[in-house]
Parts: sequence; structure tokens; C-alpha cells
Amino acid sequence: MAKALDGVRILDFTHVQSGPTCTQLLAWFGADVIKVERAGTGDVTREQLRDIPDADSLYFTMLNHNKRSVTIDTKNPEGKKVLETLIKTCDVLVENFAPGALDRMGFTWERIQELNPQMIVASVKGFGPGPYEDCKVYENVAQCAGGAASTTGFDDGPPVVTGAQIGDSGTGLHLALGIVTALFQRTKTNRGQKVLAAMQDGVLNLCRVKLRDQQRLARTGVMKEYPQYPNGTFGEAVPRAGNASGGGQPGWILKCKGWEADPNAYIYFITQAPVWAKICNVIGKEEWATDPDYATPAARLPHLKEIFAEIERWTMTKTKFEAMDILNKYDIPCGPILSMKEIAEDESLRKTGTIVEVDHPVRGKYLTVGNPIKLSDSPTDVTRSPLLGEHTDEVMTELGYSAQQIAALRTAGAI
Ligand code: CAO
Repeated sequence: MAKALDGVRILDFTHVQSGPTCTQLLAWFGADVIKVERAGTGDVTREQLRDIPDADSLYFTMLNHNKRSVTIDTKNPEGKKVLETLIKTCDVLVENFAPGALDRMGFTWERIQELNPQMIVASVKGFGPGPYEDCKVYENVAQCAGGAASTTGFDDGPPVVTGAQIGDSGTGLHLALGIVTALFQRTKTNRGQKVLAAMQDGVLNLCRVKLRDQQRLARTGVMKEYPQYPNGTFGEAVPRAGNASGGGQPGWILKCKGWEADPNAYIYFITQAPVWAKICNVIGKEEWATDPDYATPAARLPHLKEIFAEIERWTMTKTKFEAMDILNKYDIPCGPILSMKEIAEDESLRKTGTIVEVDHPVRGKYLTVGNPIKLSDSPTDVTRSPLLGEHTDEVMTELGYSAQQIAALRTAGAI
């Protein structure tokens, strides 16, 4: 079946995580993604966190599926010429170098426009224009600067970063949307444009509800769904809310049967207002359904701690899966805390292509996360990541270079 982005050519100058997640998504939607790497080393993640000697790491393979790899030394004059040829034939250049690196290479926006006025140049940077625009940034820096760390964790502990890579993969996702939007606009303007996704901005976008709460706090001095209410104190900034729900329906993580030995024997439980009476029935507190101190969401807010303690007395008698089965019968929103081991073994996720087993010539079989976005007319087939420079000759031939020219460029260290 044809793919949504068939015919779109991406010059993929990305490395590490944020940029590669973006171009991997575009490849999954059918774009021809040509990853340009330095000969000899390539993307630094090829050798980071290796679990098999001399094999591309899982870090690399899991971020670079469905791409082709060419090696070009873009600081070599001949290599620069090859890159220029590539720029002329591609629709989008995606990069996440440190600020200024592309300019230092000689490929300024103006130069790229000269070579290909239709080219979209998409960049991930740590920060947008401003005091930190020249900084190098990794995941957790973005989580801290984007407001996630100050609002994650418990009130009596330090700021905490989350395991979800919202700075890297989250920004890659933002950038991918920017690229397809620019491609769409190009169909009307026939012009390229710059697309910037700053990691701080991406994280803040995902922390939008916390900026909402900052303003509520400034106005009212209290947030009644936060664990600090009614007995704790609020300062000037949004506090860490533990496992409280970020929305209007109070929730918390509760112990389930086996929690003493299993660090993931927990369930997330939401006391959604319309099912309050059902919750009271399930946990054996029928009287709370009509008691004026518990019957309405507003009345419950000062009692949330006590309410969740009572619900936990019930969840501790069930495994997280038993609790899930029972609660779902009554439409009570809840979610088991799944370990990565449980997710890796989940058959339903494999059936949908969300977890995929891939075979690799050097490392053998491994699991990866497939495309989380499913298009009915553009299905994703996950293919292994390329070996370093695996497609150099193929791509150079497509660009019109003869075998002799390729050999000469290789001897000159340009590719
Ligand atoms: N041939 C020749 N040189 C190449 C090349 C190639 N094919 N590909 C890259 N290079 C060179 C660049 O020209 C640059 O050289 P200069 O520093 O001399 O200009 C250098 O390699 C790239 O360096 P970098 O500064 O981007 O890499 P780093 O490892 O020092 O920093 C990172 C990594 C991620 C901190 C930085 O790239 C960055 O801040 N990127 C933007 C934010 C971002 O995406 N962060 C998330 C990364 S995922 O956690």
C-alpha cells in the first residue's frame, strides 16, 4: 500500500534522540530518510549504552528504523559538494546540532535557500531565541527548564525528572508536526521555510496544565485538588503534586495485592464524579454515596486523603489486574502500573504493532516501539536501522555519481 509521505525526501542530519525520533516518524509515514553521518563513528548513540560488543546499540537502532545511512565528511570540501547535491534533491533538511554548527559548516539558511528555495530546514534546539539560545541541551536540562521537574515529585522531596523523554522524543514529535505543516504550506506557496522546535518550549507545551495552575494559585492562593490541601501550605509557585491527577477528577496511586514484594503492584484510581456511587458500592462504603460530607466532588476535596486510604484498603485485597477487571465493569477509570517487562510481554501491544520485534544482521532480534500513530491508508512496516554508511554507494549513484567518482571521493576521505 502507498504511504502518506511517499516521494518526500528528507536529508536527515540528526543525532542522539530528539531529531532521530522526528525523522523516524517521517520514515514510518513513507518519507525517504537519508541519514548523513560522519564516516568511522556516525551518530554517537551507535556506541552508547551498548549491550552487545561492536553491534549498534539499542539506543541507536530503536531511534533510526526505516532510514538509509550515508557517510559524508561535511567539513571536507569535496564532501561539502556532495552535501550540496543532496540538498538540491531533498525536500526537508532536519538537524539538531548545537546552535551555530550548521552555519559553521557553511550551510546557512541563505546558502541552503540559494541551493534549493523549496527546502524546509527543520531544527531542534535546546532553547529558542533569548539568553540561553547558544546552550547545548540534553533531555533532563529541558525537563528542568520547561517546568516539568519543578512540578514532578512529592512536596517533601526534591524536583524529579520523568522517565518519559518529553524533552527529546516529545520535541521530535513537535518538530515532525512542524515539518508536515510546512510541507502542506509549501503546496500553496512553493517556498521552503524554517521550522524550529525548542526543547524548553516542547516541554512547557506538555506542562501546559501547570501554567494553568500557576495562575489559579496566584488568584486564589489554594488548589483544592492538590495533596497540600487542606492541611499543608501553598507558596508562590505551583508545588509538586505527588500522584494527584492533573485534571478535575481526583486520582492517586494505590497499593494492590503483592505490593510488599512487587514494586509495581499498584493501580491508578480516579474518583470520577459520575461513578462515585459505584465506587462507594465496590469498596463497601455505600453510606458515602449520600453522606453530605462525601456525596459531592466539592465536599470530598478536604477528605481526599481519607477517601483514597479507604479505597486502598480495598485495592490491597486484589491484584492490579483483578482490580482493573472489577472497576472497568462499573466504568470506574483506573490503570495498572505496568512494568517495562509486562509491556514487553503484552500480546495486545504486539498485535497492534505498538511493540514490534525486529531482526538486525549484527545484533539479532530485539524489541522496539512501533509507530504510535496509526493511519488507515498508510500502514507502518518497521524495518531495521541502517548500518553506518550502508547506503552511501546507493544514494551516491542515485545522485548521478559514477563508481569511479565514488571511489575517488572515498579515497579523498569525503565520504
Ligand atoms: N561531518 C563532519 N562534521 C560533522 C558531521 C559530518 N558528517 N556531522 C556533524 N559534524 C560536526 C558539526 O559540524 C559540529 O562541529 P563544530 O562544533 O566544529 O561546528 C559537530 O560535529 C556537532 O557537534 P554538536 O555540537 O552538535 O555535538 P555535541 O556532541 O557536542 O553536542 C548536543 C550534542 C545534543 C548537546 C548538541 O548537538 C545540541 O545541543 N543539540 C541541540 C539540542 C538537542 O537536540 N538536544 C537533544 C539531544 S538528544 O538528548
